[in-house]
Order: sequence, then C-alpha cells, then structure tokens
Amino acid sequence: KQQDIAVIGLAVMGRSLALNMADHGFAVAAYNRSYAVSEQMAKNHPHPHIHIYKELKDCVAALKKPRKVMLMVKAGKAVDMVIEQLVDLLEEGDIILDGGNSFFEDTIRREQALRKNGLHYFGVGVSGGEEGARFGPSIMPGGNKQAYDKIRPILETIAAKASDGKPCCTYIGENGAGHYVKMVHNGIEYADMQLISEAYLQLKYIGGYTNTEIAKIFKEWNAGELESFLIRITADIFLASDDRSSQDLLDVIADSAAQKGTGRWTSIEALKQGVDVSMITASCNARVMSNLLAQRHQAQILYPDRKPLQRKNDAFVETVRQALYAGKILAYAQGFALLAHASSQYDWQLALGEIAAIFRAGCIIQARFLNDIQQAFTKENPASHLLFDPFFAKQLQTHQQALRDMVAMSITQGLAIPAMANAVSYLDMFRSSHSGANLIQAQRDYFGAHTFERCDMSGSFHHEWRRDHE
Ligand code: NBP
Repeated sequence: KQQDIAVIGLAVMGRSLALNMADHGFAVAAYNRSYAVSEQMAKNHPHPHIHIYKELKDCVAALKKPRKVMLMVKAGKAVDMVIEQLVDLLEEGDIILDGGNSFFEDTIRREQALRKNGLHYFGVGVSGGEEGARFGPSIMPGGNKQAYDKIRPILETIAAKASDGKPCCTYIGENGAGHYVKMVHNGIEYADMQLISEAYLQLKYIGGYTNTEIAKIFKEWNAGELESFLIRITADIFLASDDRSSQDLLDVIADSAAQKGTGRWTSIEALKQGVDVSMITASCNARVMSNLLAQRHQAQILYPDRKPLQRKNDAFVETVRQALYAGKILAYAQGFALLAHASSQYDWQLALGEIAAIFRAGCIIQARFLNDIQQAFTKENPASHLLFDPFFAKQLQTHQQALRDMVAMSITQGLAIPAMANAVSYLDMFRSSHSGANLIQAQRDYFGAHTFERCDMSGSFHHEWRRDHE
C-alpha cells in the first residue's frame, strides 16, 4: 500500500504528529536519521498505519504522488541538510512541509530555492507542544495557495477543533507567512506568561496569598473572561507538591527562565518593522534578567526587598484580575498589530480574524477571548487596530484603572512587573495627545539640523538654535 505522507524526524514532535495522522486513518511513512529512534518508536508506540523505514529513499519511494514529506527535525541547518537529501528523491509537484520552528526568513529562502526545482515548500507553524501534536495542534501553513489543497485534508483533519467544530488550521499566506504567524504566536505567548507570573507575584507579595489560595483564585479566574490554557495549567501548578521535600513544587523551582529564541525573533522583527511590541520585548528581557541569579543575589543586599504587604481581600484580587485582563488585551493587540504590518510589508494578505480563530484551540495561547478577537477582525469594516474595536475599547476603558493601580502598587512595593508596566506605557503612548516628540524633534534639529515639521503650516523647517542662548 502506498503511504499518504512521510514524517521525517521522530523526536517528540514528529512522533506525536505521526501518531496523530495515523489515528485519523492516514498511512504514514516514518523516518529518523538515527534508526535507533525509529526502532524505539516502533516498540513503544506501534501503530497499524505507521510504517517505519530505515532509508530515506525507501521512505520517499513509498509515497503516493504528489509526495508529501513533513520535516519535524531541529530548526536550523538540519532542515537544509534534509532538504538537500530530499531534492534528489522528489519530483515536480511534490510537497515538502517544514513543521519545525524555523525562522521565517529561512522559509522564504527555501521556498524560493525549491520552487526552481518545481517543488512546493510549506513552512508550517505547529503549536501545542507534545500534547497538541499528538491530539490536535493549532497549525499555521504558509506556501503556495494552489498546492495547499493537496495537504489540506491531512492538516485540517489532525488539527485541534475549536468549540464551534472548526479546525484550528487555515491557509495563512505565501512562503514564510505560516512560520511568521507561529513566531508572533510565540511572542504573544511570552508576554502572556510574563503577565501571569506578574499577577502571581502581586497576589503573593502584595496580597499575602499562599500558593493553595492562589490556585483557587486562578481556578475562579478560569471560569470567566480570562479562561485560557495558560490560566488553567497555572492553577494546577500552584497545587503541585514536591516529592523530594515537603514544600510546594513551585517554591523549589529555580527562579530563572530559559528561552529558545522565538520571542526574541518577534521582538527583533518588530523593531525592524517599526512596530511596538514592548510587552513581548519586556518579557524576553525579564527572562534574561531572571538568569542573572548571582547578580540579583548580590543586589539584594544593597537594595533589599520590602516586607510583603497583606492586602488580602476580594477587592484586591479583583483588581489583579482586571489588571491581568487589560494587560492581556494589550499584549495580543501588539502581536496582531505586528501581523497587520507584516501582512502588507510581505504582501501576505493575512486574515487576522482567521488567525485568531485557529489560535482558539490546540495552541499554548488558546483563550476564550480569542473568540472576541476573531469577531473584531472578521466583522465588516474591522478596526485597523484591536484597541479601536468597540468591544475591546470598552474592556480597556473599564479595566485600565486596575492595571494602573497594580502597576503603581507594584512599583511602590519594588516588585518587577515589566510586562504590566509596558502595557500601561503602550496604552498611554497609543492614546496620548502629547508624546513629547516635539521636544525630541527640536533637540534633533538643534544638534544635527535634522529639521522639523510644524503644526500650523506644511513644509520642513530648521531653526538656528544656538543663537537663542548666546
Ligand atoms: P528536536 O528539535 O529536538 O530535533 C530532533 C530531531 O531532529 C531528531 O529527529 C533528530 O534526528 C533530527 N535531526 C537533527 Br537534530 N539533525 C538532523 C540532521 N542533520 N538530519 C536529519 N535529522 C536531524 O525535536 P522536537 O523537539 O521534536 O522538535 C521538532 C521541531 O518542532 C523543532 O523545530 C522544534 O522547534 C519544533 N517544535 C517543538 C515543540 C516542542 O514542544 N518540543 C513545539 C512546537 C514546535 P536524530 O534522532 O538522528 O538526532
């Protein structure tokens, strides 16, 4: 029997995706560079629809035409190495899909190169970790639109299904669009996680709540407008106890966070595009600073912590909740603003509403309020920015005071809340009638004759500043 699709790379993600495809009845040809990994998979996860091949050429030869080969190998040069091997084994019209976290510029380059060989190349963002890949991820495919129809049945079948039954997979755009959207998804994920950890610090060090109490608070939050995968798993995290000590597990986990790079890519890309994603950047920096454990320890002596306050009451918890929700709206608004800008920059015609829709299940940032974002961007004449949408404008009008209060309280208390602080600054820059840029223009003209524009007449002006103070 001929195989429907090949999965190359059988580490955690490839294995899970292959099993997911096989569960849905697709015949999967599976291959891993190190055969021992393949054997391990055959032993631990045998499946009647998965056929394992020792040689890549045999794996490819077993495929129905046009052949579909999905790469789930480490992002970077491994992808180029596998493509190089595949080029000789594939023929015109065949399709390579890269399901890893590849940098979108690499995807643009690879798509262009393979097009010359008559091959279709899809950069496919896959979110949801192992669990998502195994039982239904959110999938963001970018590549040739006509060729999408050939891979659509497989991708849409294995994708997560949102509450309305729709698959969390949709054609995103040409070349690197899918990986771009995945990158921004991860950037938003960074900001969302940072906001949640700031709310945790506030509940603990201003509110004086215990982990068990915070778990209960998060459970309650998850029944309302904050409902999301991240809030749900965080509630569980507060309840886990350490089996090596009698402490809560969270309290023995080292306070220093790692990063693999997709958040940083988002931040660098946004700077290049001239789009403000300050909350994502702040979240990357928070992880960077968290790693300076020795320095932080030393600085503690010079600048000690304030004594935790005991603001334990329901009104305080509600203020934290509203601050978190307002922060979350602003973080997603920044991410979607970057997508909107990139869409025209790269000529991708990104459908922001569709993108919000496929984030509703399967992925790490899945959240109830993505339904509202979807609606905001799919209505007739959608707003140019999420903060102009009437629903979100109303939400922020009612919740922004809580965000300001929590930022002020945290700063007074000496708690690091970079995402929330940047959320307030972003909102204030966004809505400000006086940004201070008039003074900056004057300074630029003073020292560099950069010229300035006037409010009352058009044209470009220069002033001989030095004379004023001589
Ligand atoms: P890894 O990113 O750890 O990659 C391991 C796989 O790459 C193995 O199959 C390995 O084969 C293969 N590989 C390497 Br390394 N170099 C190779 C080469 N030169 N030629 C052929 N194969 C090579 O696996 P993963 O964690 O399953 O992730 C796969 C992709 O999915 C990555 O891009 C990752 O960023 C992305 N992703 C991961 C997650 C997650 O939660 N883990 C979520 C979303 C996306 P070997 O066994 O022979 O070394």
